[in-house]
Amino acid sequence: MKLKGQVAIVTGGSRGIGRAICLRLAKEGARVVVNYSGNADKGFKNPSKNVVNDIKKGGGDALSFDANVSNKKAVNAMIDRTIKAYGRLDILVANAGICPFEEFLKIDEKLLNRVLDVNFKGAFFAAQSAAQRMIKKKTKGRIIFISSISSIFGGELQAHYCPTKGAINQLMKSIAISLGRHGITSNAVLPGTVVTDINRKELEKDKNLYDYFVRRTPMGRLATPEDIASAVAFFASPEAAAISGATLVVDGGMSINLQ
Ligand code: RM4
Repeated sequence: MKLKGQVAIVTGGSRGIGRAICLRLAKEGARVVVNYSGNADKGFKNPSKNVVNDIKKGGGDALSFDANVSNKKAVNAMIDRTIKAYGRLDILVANAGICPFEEFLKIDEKLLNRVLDVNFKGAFFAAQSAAQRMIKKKTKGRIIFISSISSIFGGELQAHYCPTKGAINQLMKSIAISLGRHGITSNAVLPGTVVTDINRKELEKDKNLYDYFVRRTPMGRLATPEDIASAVAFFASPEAAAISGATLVVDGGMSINLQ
């Protein structure tokens, strides 16, 4: 319960890594705003409501908010709703991201813009709006980005996606500088391959790829959404008060196991 009395927003919080982050921050006592995109959740059975219900069933407090993070007005409306409901904002987790795997030569402008908008502009707008509100309320808050090992390593079918994760690392470091004077920290968690809706189809289609990732991971298993949530809970905790500008890889050792 290290986050009792605090309020967190998690973008893309209805499924996968975002859902695990919402549940974990709630378990630590935070009240959680579960951001989701109605469009992105089409075909799923109200996952954001399920996250809110799970948090409430565990004795926590949460609400869900439908906002496309690449729309700055929608992000501002979400922050306004958060302040109206809970009176403060302490933690922003910029998690929302998409990765429609595609060959470099087949990525058209529409697809490229969609990935840039959600993964980078969405993180930028969420961090900027959250920071503005934290400063206004003199809250020494936490901004935590979900980047990826893809910010360091390329991906043959991710020429649109990997650059956005690299950009997130640089955004994180830059705002760690500009927000330090306000007592706000900025850090990034870099998951390895974690099986969620973002990649489940691809990994099921190619069992060899899944087996390759597991074989390459010294711990013999892939990181889970809960493993990523643990790293986020650390960056949000009092123990991380003097950590800002940091990147933390959570991949069971997969990315360093080359030889
Ligand atoms: C991650 C990493 C994983 C991929 C996801 C979509 O950054 O590249 O391998 O499955 O993105």
